[in-house]
Amino acid sequence: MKRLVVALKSNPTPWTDLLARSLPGHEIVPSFEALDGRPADYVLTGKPGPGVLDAIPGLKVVFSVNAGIEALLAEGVVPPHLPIVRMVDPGLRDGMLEWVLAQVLAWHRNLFLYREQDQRRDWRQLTERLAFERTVLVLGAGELGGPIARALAGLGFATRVWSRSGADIPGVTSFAGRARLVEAATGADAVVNLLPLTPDTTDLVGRAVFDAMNPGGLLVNGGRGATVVDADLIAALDAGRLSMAALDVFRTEPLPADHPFWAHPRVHVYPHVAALTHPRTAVPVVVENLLGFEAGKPLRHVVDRARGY
Ligand code: NDP
Ligand code: OXD
Repeated sequence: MKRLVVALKSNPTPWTDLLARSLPGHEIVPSFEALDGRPADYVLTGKPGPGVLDAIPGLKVVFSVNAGIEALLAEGVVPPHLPIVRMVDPGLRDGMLEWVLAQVLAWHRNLFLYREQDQRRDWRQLTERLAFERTVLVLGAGELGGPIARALAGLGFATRVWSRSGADIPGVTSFAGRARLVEAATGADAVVNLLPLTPDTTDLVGRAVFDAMNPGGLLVNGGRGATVVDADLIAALDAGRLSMAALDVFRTEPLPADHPFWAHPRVHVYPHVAALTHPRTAVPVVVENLLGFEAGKPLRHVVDRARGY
């Protein structure tokens, strides 16, 4: 009987119950401890410690519970011969789409400013702009960034995407490669980060990007915290280059209590909730991939370790 270990920091029961129903003929083990030294074929996990996977005999595939897999690529975590399959889940995609659109629309329609006015009983109509008068740049055109760019274009925003290899999305202007990042940001009113964290994307969004944007802009970060240079972001907000930042991800999580983002009036802090992996949408994806693998098909969504995502 094949064995799948589910090792999560949250309660594994919703996962193990669904997996057990979907994978008859497989033993579902609810933690590394419960495996108790026995061999296993697969693990579904987020951040195992170094050496933990090395100690499991027979492992064939590591399924990540997260879309972002930088923790699995850390030294000594996943033995080099094992494929890592990242999470590509319609629930994650839809959750991120909703969260990003909520931020962009709230900023575009001045909802946060009207909320402040309402608390002061201040009846004043602010200048409104039409969607086509705003340019939004999405960094990353993958499983999450692609649908978001499509949706923003569908709402009428002048939409751009920036990625490594370029994207072909109807109605969206595409830029590719590091050399074109500042060009892509030039004249943007909002920048939405949905890049994975790799050596190439660390500290990527900083002063050069903010200076290229139109004044009074928006930064939305749903990707990873270390892609944005915190000090440059605060300087851009203080100088009015940006009028709002909606941040779901941070260099250190939970965000330390003394971090200046907490107190900044133009920073909206979210506790890494933009898109959550729900077992009811994620389990069918894992099961289809795993059964396909057992039937001899190539695994889908395998991480390219050289690229880092
Ligand atoms: P994908 O791998 O599908 O897409 C990644 C995109 O980033 C691709 O378009 C890729 O370009 C681009 N990219 C990667 N490296 C570079 C680079 N050096 N220069 C330019 N473009 C680059 O990832 P997903 O869309 O599924 O997820 C993106 C990230 O979102 C995850 O890695 C994770 O960090 C984050 N995330 C956050 C969540 C949250 O709740 N806050 C939830 C889920 C994910 P190309 O198309 O050329 O390959
Ligand atoms: C993910 C995340 O990468 O939750 O899935 O950030």
